[in-house]
Amino acid sequence: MAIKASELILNPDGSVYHLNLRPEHLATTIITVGDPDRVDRVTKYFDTIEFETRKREFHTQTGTYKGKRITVISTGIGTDNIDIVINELDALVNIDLEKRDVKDQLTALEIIRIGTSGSIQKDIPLNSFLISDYAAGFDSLLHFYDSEHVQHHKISDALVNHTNWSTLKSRPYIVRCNEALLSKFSSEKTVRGFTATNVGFYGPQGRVLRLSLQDGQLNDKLSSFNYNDMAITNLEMETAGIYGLSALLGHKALSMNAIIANRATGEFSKDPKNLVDDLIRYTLGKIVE
Ligand code: R1P
Repeated sequence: MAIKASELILNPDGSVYHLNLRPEHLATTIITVGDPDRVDRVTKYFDTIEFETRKREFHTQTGTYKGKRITVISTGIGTDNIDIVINELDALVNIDLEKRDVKDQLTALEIIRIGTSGSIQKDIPLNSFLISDYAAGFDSLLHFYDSEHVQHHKISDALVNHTNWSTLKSRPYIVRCNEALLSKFSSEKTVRGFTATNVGFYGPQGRVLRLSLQDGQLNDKLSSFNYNDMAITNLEMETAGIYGLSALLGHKALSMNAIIANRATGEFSKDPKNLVDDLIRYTLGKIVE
């Protein structure tokens, strides 16, 4: 059954609605970044750039790094954008856009996020490269999909108990990275972590400017949570959505975080730009290793 025009929207040139990409524009190894300007900061290391497009917060370039074809795309901020990006990337490889049918042969993409994040553990200092082994989604994105089978329910039960999680908020969903990518990208330069993906930057991540919080102790409860010696290490806004949707669609995902803030000590990096640059070079090196 063909997918209707209202469900899979294509532009007049045949590209997918938000990302503005056609299948031939996409490599099977994809780097996602939050900031549209960070795309050039990745591709400045490329040998060649064959394609570029921009629409809203979605800026894409495809080219080669040391001979390897890679697409770099910005997602903007938040898991609401991740829903668009991962679904449209999947459609580009796994749906025949002319027939509007799911292909018989499915392609697994490698999706690697290079992002920034704040640590909530004193012993994960500024300037660390943290790879998200597990992620907890405090947004509700995954609950809109038939997704029970990719979630780690015992961990979410323990987290709900430990934090006395308000039923007014979406239940945390726990998802995991692709283990093969985790071992490929790990080294003495990286630490493994359990990343909490939140639905906002201020209140949801415990920042108080003028508004008081429903639970002012949440960050402390998250940092003291322990499940089989696994503690929640850092906060950001995309990883759980990327892991959850990638697991559902059969893609391999990994999230690399430059730790630019330590919320436990109140410090902020003096040179976040250089740190992100180092993480970009490290990640590109691992992709072609
Ligand atoms: C918030 O400032 C943004 O920074 C972090 C958060 O996940 C959020 O997107 O990541 P990026 O630097 O990758 O955008």
